[in-house]
Amino acid sequence: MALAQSAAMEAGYPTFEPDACLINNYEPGTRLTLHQDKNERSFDHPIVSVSLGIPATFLFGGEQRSDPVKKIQLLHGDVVVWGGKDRLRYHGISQLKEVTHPVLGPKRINFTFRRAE
Ligand SMILES: O=C(O)CCC(=O)C(=O)O
Repeated sequence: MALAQSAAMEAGYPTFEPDACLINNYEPGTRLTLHQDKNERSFDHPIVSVSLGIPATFLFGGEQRSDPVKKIQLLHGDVVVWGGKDRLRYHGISQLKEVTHPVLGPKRINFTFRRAE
């Protein structure tokens, strides 16, 4: 919670108070297809995403699923924040490679902190 709030503050969202955290558990070979985060009551709050374990390629697209995507390498400990006009951009994770992390093993865990209510 403290990490999420301090990352949000650094990214320009000083009043972010998450009330939910979605935990994504990946193994090599799995992926997360392009999607928008739309289950929250309001889109005024950012998403704060914390990556642990094996590396992943984050796909950050536009407001249409067919828009071009930027590919961003995420390593253990990386934090991504998106909000404001970028809040509804499509995003996802490419298929994870068959690698092992020294602490977590062949696994990636991602926490996304949100304001759901
Ligand atoms: O695993 C990630 O880095 C992204 C997670 C995500 O896009 C989501 O939970 O909506």
